[in-house]
Parts: sequence; C-alpha cells; structure tokens
Amino acid sequence: MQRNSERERWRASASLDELALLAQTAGAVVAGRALQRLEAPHPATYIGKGKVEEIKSLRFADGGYDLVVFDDELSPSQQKNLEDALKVKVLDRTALILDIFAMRARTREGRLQVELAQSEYLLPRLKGQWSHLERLGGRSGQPGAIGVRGPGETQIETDRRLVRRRIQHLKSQIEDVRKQRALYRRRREREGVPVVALVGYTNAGKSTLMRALTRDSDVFVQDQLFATLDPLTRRIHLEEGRPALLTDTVGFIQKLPTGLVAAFRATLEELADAAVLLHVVDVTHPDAAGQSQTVEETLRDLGLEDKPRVTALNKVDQLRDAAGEPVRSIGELAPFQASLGASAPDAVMISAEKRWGLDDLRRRLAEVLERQPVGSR
Ligand SMILES: Nc1nc2c(ncn2[C@@H]2O[C@H](COP(=O)(O)OP(=O)(O)OP(=O)(O)O)[C@@H](O)[C@H]2O)c(=O)[nH]1
Ligand SMILES: [Mg+2]
Repeated sequence: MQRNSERERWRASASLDELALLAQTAGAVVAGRALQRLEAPHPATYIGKGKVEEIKSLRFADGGYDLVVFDDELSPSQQKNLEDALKVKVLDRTALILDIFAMRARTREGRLQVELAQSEYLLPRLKGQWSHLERLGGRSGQPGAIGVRGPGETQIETDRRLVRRRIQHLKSQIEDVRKQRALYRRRREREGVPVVALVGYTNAGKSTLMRALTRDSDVFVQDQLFATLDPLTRRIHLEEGRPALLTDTVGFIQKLPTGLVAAFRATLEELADAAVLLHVVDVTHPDAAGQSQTVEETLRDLGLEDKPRVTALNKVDQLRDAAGEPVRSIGELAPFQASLGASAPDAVMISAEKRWGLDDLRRRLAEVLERQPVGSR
C-alpha cells in the first residue's frame, strides 16, 4: 500500500512538472505549486476549503500570482466557484493545452480543429459567465447582440445558439477537409507506397527523427510541448532504396481530454491509413514507461491497437555508462539493451539528433512492411 501511495504521489508530482512545462510553453511564469491528497475531488471547488484559503493567502506573497492552473479538468461550476473564491483567473489543463494548440496551429485544418475544440470547451462554460445576467431577469440588451437574438431570448441563450451554430459550421468545414484527405490517401494507395506514421508522447523527438530520415531541415523541432500540430508527410527510403511515406503529427499527452482527440479526428485519421506506426519514446525521460503507456492507451482509444508497431527508443546519446560517462556510440549501449528493451523487445535504440541507429530502424521498418499483406500497405 505504502509503495502504491508513494508511486501515486510521484505521479501527481511528475504531472505537475509537466503542467509547469505546459504553462511555460503558453507563456506563463510559474510562481508556485500546491498538491493535495483527497479521497475524491471536492464537488464545488475540486480542492478542499482549507487548500483554497491557503492558495488565497499566497496571493500577494513573494511575487504573487494572477493565474491558477489546475492539473485536471474542472467542471464549469468548479471553475467559476474557484474564480469567485480566489479572485483570479482559473484555468484547467485542458484550457492550457487548447491555448498552446491555438498558438501552434498553422494550417487551415489545424486552425479549424483547434477552434472546434475551443468552442466545445466554451459551450458549457458560458453559463458561469452570464449567470449574473440571468439572475437579473434575462435580457441584457447588449448592443452587439441586437438583430441576432430572438424575442424573449436571454443573453446566454443567444450566446449558446451562436456558439452551437459556429460548431456546426466548423464541423462541416472539417468534414470537407476529411474528404479531401481521403482522396489524397486513395491516390497514395494506388501508387502503392506504404505510409509509416510517427506517434509518441509530445517532445519525444518525432520531428527530429523525421528530419534525420528525410534530411529535411524545414521540419520544425523545438524543446517544447506540442511543437508540431499539423501533419506533414515526406518521402523516405528504407532498405535498398525502397520508398515509403513518413508522416509526422501531433504528439500525445496524459489526461488528453477525449473531446480534444475527437476534434483532431481529421488529422489522426492519417494514422488509420498507415501501414506501420513508428512509436518514438524518449528513454531519458524519468517517466518514459508512463509516457509509453499513455501513447498505447491513446492508440487504443483511436482503435489503432492492432496496427503493426515499431518502437524507437530515442535520445540514447543522453545516457551515461556505468562510470557515469556519456555514451559515444550505440555500440556502448549493449548493457542497456536488456533493461531498456524489456517492455518492447523489438525496440530499436536510436539517437535522432546524432543519427545513430537509423540503418537499424530502416531495416526494422522494411521487415515489418514486408510481413504485411499487400492490400493493407
Ligand atoms: N539529446 C537528444 N535530444 C533529442 C533527440 N531527439 C530529439 N531531441 C530533442 O528533443 C526535443 C524535442 O524534439 P522534437 O523532435 O521537437 O519532438 P516531437 O516529438 O516532435 O515533439 P512535439 O512536436 O512537441 O510533439 C528537441 O529539443 C530536440 O532537439 C536525440 O536523439 N537526442
Ligand atoms: Mg514535433
């Protein structure tokens, strides 16, 4: 039991580390953090009353803070109650991720999907914002809303209707994008070039590997979460010059809300047509196993658990040998192989940055492709 709870605590704390990285990526400066152990979240405020007071008391301590971010999804009423109690803006993990996605989306498809996810997140939360108007008896007579609102409609009803209409509009636009993508995929299929899709936890090194395998320096790489949002496909060559298409896309993260995954369906459908999923794992991350598991769970949610998989254990250049010296080549890693590869015996050790192990990886991919019936490639 003891060990379990220690593990839980470590997990919660590691998850907060990740939340801090997300906050930094979104442009915030982290002033402090708090952790509370509860049997179940408080229905009204998620954390307990005492903890709310404690956080409130830190409001003007040291540098103070003007934003509080919770590591789990808050219900719309919890978010509102917390804002009322703390007198600052309160966000949850989902809102933070949405914010980063909005910053990162470059293509029309990416933007549409982010806006859909944002609108769906906003819809149930409109109530909190306008409840004071409802209490005052409805019709607020906002000038901007004139002409849109039906007779006797309250502001919140109008807002909800507008957001719902926008959601419908976005969905139909995304549907067009999906059809377009499906056309491209059929064309590719006819050409008979198999698709290898990169999957993995955010920041695992997928884009770096894409760069290394394509020698394309335009691929965007950054030491930040969700550097890549829009899918990108490039031609690569496996063994004996055999061509394949390599697709890079959005990374996964723990506690990724299903609504967000659903909004990214058009992008993630690319994975469904891949002949092989190339799972990139950052072996140097303290929670590499947990991250790997999150990726597997997300793939299961997407119905992709049966896709052939090749696992690449990346960033091995960061490992140190028994004497604490940095390793200089893959050859020195034999002693690690057993422990690293235990969870994925077929895994290939690579360093995307140093271009180590790429021949091995190409060979492994070619082998897996070889084993598949021609129709499914
Ligand atoms: N030391 C080392 N660093 C690496 C290696 N591969 C990637 N990195 C670094 O890891 C960071 C993330 O790399 P990306 O390629 O952007 O990771 P990604 O999986 O595409 O991340 P997202 O697009 O954010 O999901 C960058 O700072 C890379 O330079 C590697 O083999 N060794
Ligand atoms: Mg990337």
